Amino acid sequence: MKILIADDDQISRMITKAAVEQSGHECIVAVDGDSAWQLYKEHSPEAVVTDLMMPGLNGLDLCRAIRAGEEDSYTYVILVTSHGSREDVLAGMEAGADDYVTKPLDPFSLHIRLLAAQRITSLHADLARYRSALTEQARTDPLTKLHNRLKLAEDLGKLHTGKDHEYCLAMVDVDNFKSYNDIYGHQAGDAALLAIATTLAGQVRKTDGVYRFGGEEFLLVLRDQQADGARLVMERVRSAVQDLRIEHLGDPDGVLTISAGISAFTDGHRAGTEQLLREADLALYAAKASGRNRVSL
Ligand code: GH3
Ligand code: MG
Ligand code: MG
Ligand code: MG
Repeated sequence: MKILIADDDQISRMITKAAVEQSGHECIVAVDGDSAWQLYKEHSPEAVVTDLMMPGLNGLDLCRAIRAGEEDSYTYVILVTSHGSREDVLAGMEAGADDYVTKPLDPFSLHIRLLAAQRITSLHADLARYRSALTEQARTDPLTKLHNRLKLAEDLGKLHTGKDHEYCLAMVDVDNFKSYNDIYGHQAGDAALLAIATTLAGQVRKTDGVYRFGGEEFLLVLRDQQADGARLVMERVRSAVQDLRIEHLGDPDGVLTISAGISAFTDGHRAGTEQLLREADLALYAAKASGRNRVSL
């Protein structure tokens, strides 16, 4: 582990450092609470061994600052108290410390506590990984591996706080897909959705977003794009799907196609997210009404 030691007394500092190194850990050493806090932010150590009484930021303040700043990580904090008074220990634990040792420091006492520290911090690292995997899973559609509507809502929210962006939304819907399922079966339908999703993702820029909006509907976020540009992009996307040549005898084109409706967020039209989605949906409806396999604004 990378361990931060904080102590204003030079001799104590040397003793603690020697003990920590003897236990096989890497040391960062701070001469008071304030520099400890700076070094903590700079190095993100897995554990902190801190003196309780220090001028400026003391051991309790340091504990509280560490706990207040933690989000995904966890730092194991061991207090070093001069006399191990019950009040000191209680205050330390209440400030967020995990354990304490008393001065004069016994290297073995510290060693066994660092073993516990290692176990706890690695458990927390596992939890953080697990949590971030779950977060991602909750935002991913299992069939297409595209992001889902939950992620779309979050991303649109962020896009809307960045005031100076122009962007377009494109609502995409597969044409006559119900009859595709009826003719070729649900499994073939799933495979077709996957192929179309992959094509959509492959046709846009890395900075754009492609989401599975619902059953056979997808939503594209085309960033830094005005309506004319978005229309060109979507025309290319539409044509790429047609060029997959997935046979569909229930469709006038003989292959699976998509229709798309575009809405634009511009300086002159700073519509809210819901409004933009509604506009894209209306445009999609127009594309369907005028014959399908087309893009509408
Ligand atoms: P339109 O051109 O007007 O969009 O006609 P449509 O038949 O595509 O429209 P409709 O909304 O009636 O049908 C959508 C179909 O998409 C019905 C549903 O069974 C199918 N679908 C939705 N999600 C999935 C899926 O995950 N897998 C499969 N295989 N089919 C799906
Ligand atoms: Mg001190
Ligand atoms: Mg639909
Ligand atoms: Mg459809």
